[in-house]
Amino acid sequence: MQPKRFMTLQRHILEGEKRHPEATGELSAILSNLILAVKVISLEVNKAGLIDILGYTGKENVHGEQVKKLDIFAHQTIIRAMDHGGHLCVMASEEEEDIIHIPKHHDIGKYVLLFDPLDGSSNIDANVSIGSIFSIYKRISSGGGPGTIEDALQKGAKQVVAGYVVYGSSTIFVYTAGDGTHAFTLDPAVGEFLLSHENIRTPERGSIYSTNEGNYKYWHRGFKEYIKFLQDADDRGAKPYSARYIGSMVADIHRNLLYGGIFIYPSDKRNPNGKLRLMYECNPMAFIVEQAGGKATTGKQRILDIIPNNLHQRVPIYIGSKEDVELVEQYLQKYEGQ
Ligand code: P6P
Repeated sequence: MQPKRFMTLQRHILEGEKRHPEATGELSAILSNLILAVKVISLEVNKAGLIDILGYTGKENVHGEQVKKLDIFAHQTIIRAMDHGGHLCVMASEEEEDIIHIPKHHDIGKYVLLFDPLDGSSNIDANVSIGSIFSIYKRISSGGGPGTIEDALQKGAKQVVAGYVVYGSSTIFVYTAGDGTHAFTLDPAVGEFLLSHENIRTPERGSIYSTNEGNYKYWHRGFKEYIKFLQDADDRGAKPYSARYIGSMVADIHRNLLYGGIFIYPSDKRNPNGKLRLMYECNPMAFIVEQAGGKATTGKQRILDIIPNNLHQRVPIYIGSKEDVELVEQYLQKYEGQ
């Protein structure tokens, strides 16, 4: 069997940029800084159980959620790694209510970075996989000055790069620049992310569903009927789907991307817009999954087509294998309003 190409993440990004004549190497520079940040975060996540970095800061983030020290560490690490590169005009993070301005003289870059520094952070103390998610756009405001909220509020279809990092049994960096979705595994011995899955193709249909069934009593009828269908083997002649839910979006979607299946955080009677944020969770995940042949909708609309109205807006998300997403949409439509 042919040995896998010894392809580092940086080389893969550079080779990808060469295919775009307008590329100026700035994207490679941005991603190189981001790679450094996630390597530092990975180190802290992996030793979090050993040093007193766990536990609550006692502060709350913009969503009223208790913030663990690692959230702040990851947030600050990404900002420190990114804000002097000269390639960004503005940033935005789950941990900051407003846009994050770039220091003067470094803020005339052509790109915008949105990120969730540490997704799934409620799992940190239990050593369950958590992750970072990022999304990169080209600025739309005129150059030569700081970026604006309009630069940060673009629809997901305008992303130029999206990616996530899973801090799990190994650290995996998954990204797309619009030419397929690719995964790289960190080799701690050499400190490099090495290509492990090139051009991932998620199965057209899976046999896994991921959702928080503790919210059953709030579900609308269409979603209840859909989940019941997946659990009932008889009328399909196949065995029931398996329920797999880690409670960490990055880890759940990563598993389903490779194995096939569907991740759902639905609209329900308590939260009509679900829980997950459009700009730095759903949009980047949707770009990545679509580039792997999957689908991502709100149950009615393609995630990447949503025109955003605020940095932290939430949307329902049904994301994964194409046929699974299309089937749940049929159930939602059939029982609309119930
Ligand atoms: P629930 C983690 O807090 C997160 O933002 C996602 O990573 C995860 O998929 C979801 O929330 C879990 O939410 O309500 O099921 O605990």
